[in-house]
Parts: sequence; C-alpha cells; structure tokens
Amino acid sequence: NAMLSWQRTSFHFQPQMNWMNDPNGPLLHMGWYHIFYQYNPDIAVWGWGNLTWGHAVSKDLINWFHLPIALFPDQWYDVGGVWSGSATTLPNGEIIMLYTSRLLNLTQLQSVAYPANISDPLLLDWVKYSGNPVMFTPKDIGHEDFRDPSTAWLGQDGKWRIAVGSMVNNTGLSFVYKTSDFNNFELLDGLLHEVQGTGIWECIDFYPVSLTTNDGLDTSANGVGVKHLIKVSLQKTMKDYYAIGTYDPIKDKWTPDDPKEDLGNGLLIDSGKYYASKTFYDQSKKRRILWGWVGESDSQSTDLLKGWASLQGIPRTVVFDKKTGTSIIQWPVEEVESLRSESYDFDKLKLEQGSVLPLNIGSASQLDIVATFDVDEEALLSMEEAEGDYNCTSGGGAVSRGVLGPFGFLVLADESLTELTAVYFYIGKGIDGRAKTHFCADQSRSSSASDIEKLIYGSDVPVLHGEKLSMRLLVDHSIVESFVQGGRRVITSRVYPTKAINGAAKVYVFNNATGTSVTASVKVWQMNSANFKAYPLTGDQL
Ligand code: DQQ
Repeated sequence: NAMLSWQRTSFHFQPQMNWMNDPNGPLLHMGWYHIFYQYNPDIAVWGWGNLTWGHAVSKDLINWFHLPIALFPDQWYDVGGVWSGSATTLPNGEIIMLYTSRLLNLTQLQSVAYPANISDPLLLDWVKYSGNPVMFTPKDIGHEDFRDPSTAWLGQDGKWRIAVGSMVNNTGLSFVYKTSDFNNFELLDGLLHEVQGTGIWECIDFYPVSLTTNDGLDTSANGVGVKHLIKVSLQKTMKDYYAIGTYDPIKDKWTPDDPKEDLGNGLLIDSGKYYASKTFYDQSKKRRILWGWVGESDSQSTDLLKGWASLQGIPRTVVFDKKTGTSIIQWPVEEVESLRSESYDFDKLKLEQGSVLPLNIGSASQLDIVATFDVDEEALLSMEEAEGDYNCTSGGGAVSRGVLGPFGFLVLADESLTELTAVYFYIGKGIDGRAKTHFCADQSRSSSASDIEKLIYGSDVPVLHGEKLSMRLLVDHSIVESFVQGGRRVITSRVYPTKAINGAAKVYVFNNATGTSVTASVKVWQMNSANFKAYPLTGDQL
C-alpha cells in the first residue's frame, strides 16, 4: 500500500516484505556479517508453524544483501516452526547453529544445523544434523516451555556449555547443557540461574564483559577482570532484562552482583519497543554487538495493509559501564556514521521556560542528533522546589510541567505541532533529597491515527559528578532510538506520523520546565539511506 510507504525505514534492517521477529544466530564469517531472523515468508503477521530463518549479509552492518531463506520447517522435528537460536564459531572456524525445533504437537526441542560449505562467505546452504533433535524437554518441564539455545561457551574442562530458557510454575530459569561434539548433549544438574515470578525466559544471552578495557570479549572468556551478564526476554512484559554478576565455571552457576537488582527487577536493555535481543562477538573489531527486534506499535490490520512488519534496531556495541559499575553502555556501531551527510551546528541555544524552538535543517525524517543540555546552576541548587518521585510512564508526558523538566527534543513533528514525539530529561528529587534525572520518550501525540499504541517510556538514569546531560537520537521515519549519557540507558520508539512525514517532518528543541532556562548545544546530521539489495550478488559485490 503506497499510502503507508513513508513508514518504511531507510537505514534500518528490514526484509523486503512480510513478517520478521527475533534476530537469530548473528556472526561474522570471512569478512561478512550475517544476520538470520525469525521470518514468516507468507504474510506480515507472526505464524508459529510458518517460521523460517530469513538471512542477510553485510560488510558493515548497515548496507545489506538479502539472501534466500536459510532454514525451513521441513523435517518431522521442526514442522511446527524453526524458532530462535544462536551461532557458535568454534576455534577451528567451524560454525554450529542451535535452534528450537517444534513438533506438530507444539513440543519444543533443540536441533543443530551446519553450513554445507564453510568456505562459502555467504553461507547460503544449511544442513540439518541427521541426529536431530539433540535436546529433549527435561523432566517436569512443560513441552512448550523449553526454547532458544544460546551461543555456546567453553568450560575449563574443555567442554562446551549452552543455556536454554524454561520455567517451572512461574519461576523463569536457565538450564545448562554440556557437549564436546554438538551431537550429544548432557543436561547438568544445577541451573545457571532462576528467578521466581518471572515466567518463561526467552532468548537467553549470556556473555562476559571486561571490567578494565572497552574491548568486547569472546563468549568463552573468563577470569580476573571479567564479569558475566545474563539477558532474558520476559514474555509477560515483552521487555529485555539484564543483570551483571559472577559466573562460577566449576558449578556452572551465575550469581548477581546485587540480588535486589536481579533479572526482572533491575535494568532493561531498552525501556521502549525492543525484544528478543542477542549479541555476538565481532572478532575483527574486538567488540560485542547487540541486535534487537523492534516490533510494530500499530495494528495487525495496518501491518497487513503495509505488507511488512518489524525491523531490527541499529546494531549496538555493548561494554561494561566502568563509571557506574552497575550497568552496560550501548552505542550505535560506528559504521552508522558513514551515512551522515550535511550537518548543522546549534551552539548554546538558550531555551527560556516554556519555549519551543525549530531547528531549521530541512527535512527531518532521517537524522542523527547529538546534544548536551545545561540547566541553571541556581535552579539545580534550589532543588527543594523540585518534585520527588517522578516517573516517566506515569508522569503525564512532555506536557506536564515541573520545576526542572521536561526539556529535550520534539522529533518527527509537523509544523503545527499536532504530531510530535518528545524525547526529554526531567530532573526530580530522589528520596535522598538530591537531584534524580529521568530520561523519557512520549509517544502520546506521535500520530493523529488511531489504533496505535502510544505509550510513554523511560527510566531514571545515573548522571555522575561532572557529567553533562547528553543524548543521541537516531531518527528514521517510523523509529526513534534514543541513547542517554553515552548509552547508559536506551529507549526505542515506533511512531507513525501521518503529517510529519518525509519532507514535512521537523525537529524542535523545547524546554517545558517552569523553574529553569536550559542551554542546548546540538549537532544534527542528515542521514543517507542505506543500501538493501536483492539476491543474487554480482561478482564485484562479492
Ligand atoms: N520468538 C521465537 C521464540 C522465542 C520468541 C518464536 C521470542 O523462539 O521464544 O518466533 O520473541
């Protein structure tokens, strides 16, 4: 439907048409980044039994070649759908895919696939192991509660470990399997971890982070100066949670640093629309890269009209936040900066209380924005006037005025400001009486269309002594990815403007605080579109 074509993104990964969900088995092989994804090739809605692994490759994580489907549900053990899974690259260069295969009666099992020809840089052909399935539903586990094998990591005994998510009653948990050949798998007695009340753990991601460097680590790394992060996707909230802790390689057990901040109670990978995320180690640039599924917030009938649904977020590097010591830092991969074209600098814009200022940059539908904000020193010091206990989701959104907030950006906004997505800071007072900074994205006025989910997302964000308030926004037609304080917190928004589209989209800075003026320094880049090419590749593209 041409009428909705402007919602299609220009530099985010999407299949040419139909339905996509989770990223699967990301890896780097012979200079090509591979992404696989849950793909329904028949229609723009999820369909459990139709799910395949779509496949695409890129040299830079930004410009893509679509490839033929890698895995179809064509065996007795996966006719119920080829569900999510992960890649493991062995030290000898072999690649192993583990995925959830479903029987017709919906039973979830784990199966193995290999590239037919490891010297093919595109890894076009996949062979399913003749001994599949390789993992069966453990005793006392519901046959539909056992899925999403992780990337394998090497134990001290020279055997590989794999995490698989499940639940007992309502306790989410991770089994650990051991293997030396990826044909025979032994279920270990203990669990990697479990948390009451969290429900099924989907798409477990488990990896080491370095406490000392900004390099990513190979999934098998452990030892001094290393902590381990577990990420789980909780179906009941459709959010990705993580916690940092210590992995005991003898007991194959992980313990959170702070039990109060355990999975489900602590940090989110992204407080917006972001699910089933998965990392991989990029051995060429020594970095860990995160992919995440960004679904639609419109209705299924609109998706059917459009003929497509979902995108993947811009891949992000992940490092341990050495300054807070409690969180990770996510940042768009540097390659996205290759799309930057004309730039505009706005130095020290003074925003009086209650002001909205347009940034005259022409079309504002494809942007990369970086900005810092200063509030009045005096206003900050007279914090007793600021409200306590602010909360983005219940705080009334960008129209609700406080002493020290909200202030930030209005993006994908039309000239009359009837449609806009607000991304902003709000400084309130913490229980200790000190300033507490919140970072929010308000979708409530993002579209004049109805049948759209228009939530307000966000959380508080640590702002350390001497740090300026800063944010970076990637805007691409129907998505806004917002990174605050260098990537300490992230919010992804899907929005569907009807007027603020293409050349009519504008960007504003605003200050709706009643008790302070704000000084904003902003740099905006227009973003070129990425290339998405269909298979087959021509000789020089290889
Ligand atoms: N999506 C897959 C499952 C996974 C869920 C099925 C998470 O394997 O648990 O499409 O979105």
